[in-house]
Amino acid sequence: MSPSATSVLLVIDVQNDFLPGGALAVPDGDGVIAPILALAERFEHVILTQDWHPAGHVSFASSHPGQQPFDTIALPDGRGQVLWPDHCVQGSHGAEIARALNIPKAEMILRKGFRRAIDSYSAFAEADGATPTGLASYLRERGFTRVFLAGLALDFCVSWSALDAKRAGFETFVIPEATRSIDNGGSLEAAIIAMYKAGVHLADGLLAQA
Ligand code: VGL
Ligand code: ZN
Repeated sequence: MSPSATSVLLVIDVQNDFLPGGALAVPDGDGVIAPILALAERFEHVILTQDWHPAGHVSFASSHPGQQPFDTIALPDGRGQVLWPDHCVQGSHGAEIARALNIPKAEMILRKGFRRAIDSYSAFAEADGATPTGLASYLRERGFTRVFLAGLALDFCVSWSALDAKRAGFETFVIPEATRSIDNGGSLEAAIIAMYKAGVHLADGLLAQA
């Protein structure tokens, strides 16, 4: 594989709160850092994303009296929302991109989930499905045609971003060895099936081909 000028590596949410010791630690979350650094060497273009919530965000269990993290509730519009511990609060240490994920050449850091009443797993659209982040237009304007995804967590922000990338017309590849998952209530299996059905490629073994 030789990533070309029309390919971009999209690194999802490698932030302190998703790493061991963080507020919403993904099991073995820091295991993504070495493979992502290796990938970043090989990609000409790298973009990072940052989950970036205001205090009192709708996705926080603490915003819903009586609810516990990892419960699912129905929002007023009927959509289900998994509730999380408070995480990635704007300006907090937990929201910072992991110091070890040192990729100075990254060309853009996209923040998402900054509207109090809407979650945003995907880097392309908020979870209401109607509010775009602008990333698809940005990538198109830059001339990218292929999106490679890595980061945290595979079964939430990575897979939702991959599905939206594909929907937006990009050839889309997830690099599983550079992801880890939360796997809450069957979420990993559901994500893998959804990506398979949508035609998102799993680029396993990509690192071995260096
Ligand atoms: C994420 C749950 C809540 C993620 C973000 O980055 O996968 N998961 N917020
Ligand atoms: Zn979040």
